[in-house]
Amino acid sequence: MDFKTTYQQYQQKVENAIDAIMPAADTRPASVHKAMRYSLQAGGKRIRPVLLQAAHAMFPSRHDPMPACVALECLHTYSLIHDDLPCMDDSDLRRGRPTCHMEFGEDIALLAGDALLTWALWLLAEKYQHDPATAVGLVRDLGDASGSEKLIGGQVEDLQAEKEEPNAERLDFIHRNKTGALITSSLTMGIRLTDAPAETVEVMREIGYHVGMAFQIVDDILDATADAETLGKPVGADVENNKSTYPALYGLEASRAKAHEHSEAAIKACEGLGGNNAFLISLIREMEKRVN
Ligand code: GRG
Repeated sequence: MDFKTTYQQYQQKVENAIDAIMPAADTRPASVHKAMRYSLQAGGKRIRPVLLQAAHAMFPSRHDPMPACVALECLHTYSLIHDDLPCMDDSDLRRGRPTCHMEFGEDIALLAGDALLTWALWLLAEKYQHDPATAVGLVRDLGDASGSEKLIGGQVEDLQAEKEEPNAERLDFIHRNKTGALITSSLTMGIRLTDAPAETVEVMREIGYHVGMAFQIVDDILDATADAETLGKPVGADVENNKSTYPALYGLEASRAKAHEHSEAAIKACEGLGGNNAFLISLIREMEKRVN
């Protein structure tokens, strides 16, 4: 089967699982459940649960990966809802639609984000309780990625970076933690749901680091290119407004080269792992070439 068809199948499984697992929009209190579904079912790429499924497909498994996929998207969606709030990025649009707070108000958006975060951790404990060691590993991975040293920590340093001079060390900290940590956990969670030896999780962490860095550098490049097209400015000219990006610090070509280096390092580590790694390797290559 070709790459695109497999990706779409994995995506569709996530859409179906979200629909089946999440509280219905009319479950009391309907306002918050509507808001949770509004943001969850808004046409994201589902890259994290696709990465989870790619890792899960590498080795034999006794576990259904879908609850873990839904938990990942809940966590990711919570971070986007909160990131869009007036006290953070103050964004009106996300994925071409009004943001959660524009549609439901700031109070419900804040609570919908909180509910998605706690739901994600509950879901893992609930759905994998028949295998406590696996459940604990999954909760640890997701909790670790989203805590104050990683996702939140990256966001805090990103807020600080806006007020200070560009700094390569801080930029890497932001990318590794704000974006990379959840991508890394997507891969380690996929592996925890297989029968692969425990040390495979550590190799996946290494792969996740490189995939996460490449993903965020490409994201920076796409943003810089879109801004330059929209504003008629040279790429990277927005250093004053947006310092914590690769193009602003290194320029476009060097940023592309760095994204490529990270992708290649991830692929090399994947090849070393063996197993059914063809889809994950293709996915890493396609992520580097993505246009949205
Ligand atoms: C406010 C708790 C809190 C955290 C904020 C993750 C985060 C930290 C903010 C989200 C904003 C952002 C630009 C994060 C960088 C990671 C990133 C590129 C997110 C977008 O992920 P995609 O491209 O989005 O996977 P889709 O729409 O496809 O789901």
